[in-house]
Amino acid sequence: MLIRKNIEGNVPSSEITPKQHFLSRRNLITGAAAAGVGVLALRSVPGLIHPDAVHADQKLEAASSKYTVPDAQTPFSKATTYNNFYEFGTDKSDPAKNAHTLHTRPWTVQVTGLVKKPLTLDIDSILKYRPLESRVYRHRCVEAWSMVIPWDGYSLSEFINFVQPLPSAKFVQFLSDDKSSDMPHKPFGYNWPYSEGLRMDEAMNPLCLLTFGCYGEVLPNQNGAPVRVVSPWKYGFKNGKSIVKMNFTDKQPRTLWNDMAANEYGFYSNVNPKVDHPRWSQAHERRIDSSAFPKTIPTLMFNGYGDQVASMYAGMDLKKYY
Ligand SMILES: Nc1nc2c(c(=O)[nH]1)N[C@H]1C(S)=C(S)[C@@H](COP(=O)(O)O)O[C@H]1N2
Ligand SMILES: [Mo]
Repeated sequence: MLIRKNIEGNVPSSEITPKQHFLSRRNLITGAAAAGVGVLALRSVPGLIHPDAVHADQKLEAASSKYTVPDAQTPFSKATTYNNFYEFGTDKSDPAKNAHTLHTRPWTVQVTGLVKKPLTLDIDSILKYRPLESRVYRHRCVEAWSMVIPWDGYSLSEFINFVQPLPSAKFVQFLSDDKSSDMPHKPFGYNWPYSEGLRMDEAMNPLCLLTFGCYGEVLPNQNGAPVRVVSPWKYGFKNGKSIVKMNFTDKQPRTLWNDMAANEYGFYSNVNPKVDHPRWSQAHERRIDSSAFPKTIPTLMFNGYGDQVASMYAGMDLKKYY
């Protein structure tokens, strides 16, 4: 019998209840070949691909989610060719052309700082820790364009509960991969690695998605493979791609865009039509959908997610904490 252990070292219920299988048949077959392999933490074995590794173009099984918005979706072809991922070039078309050089297996995520379980975990064990949901989220870039994307993942809070932050942890910092060998087009003049962060209550908000896929497939490299964060009530740049480290801290962490231009990019970066960027209005957005001529629509407070998130900012001056 196949016994595969999850990141807690237990046999996951997916091994017992067939309907809880949440990866494609192809992967389960690959997994079967790896019978008995524990996946608690990758003891770094250079060059070894995890036997359960999930690869690009592979389907992910994900249940539908109550957090899905009804807006018309951006086509896959646009969401994967119009990207911000500066490590692969600053033009919107660069990541789709250049990100194929990113090696997404083997891949580990290091958990450090104020946490009970400072572990280095293999990406496939993180991916399999919880069943995935498909959540169609609005995605609002600070540059005043937006998309509607079905992301596949589970709430970041589930992962954070697993690693158990200490009471002193007030923020979590996300660091993106920075390997120059995988990123020959990485421009100079930026304070790499890409860093973003959330206050602990924001990170624990169920809307905040630890994301492994989109459109029911493993994330394309240009969209942040193999794992990224998506916090849909914030501007897109808060959503660090290709994460290799989560660091729990008692102080607000540095972020790349705050380092570059603190007066333009604050730490909170909640979508707010009433607080303009110093160089342009945030009141409207160009919605990138299936039409050849994207419509301009009003931007909603908290990107339309106010019911779920506004209470976290009660009493805060959102002009000051932009
Ligand atoms: N590591 C890293 N993460 C990043 C970026 C980046 O340049 N590097 N760009 C951000 C910005 S500005 C946006 S709008 C989103 C874009 O995500 P998408 O290409 O999947 O739409 O990723 C964010 N995460
Ligand atoms: Mo963005």
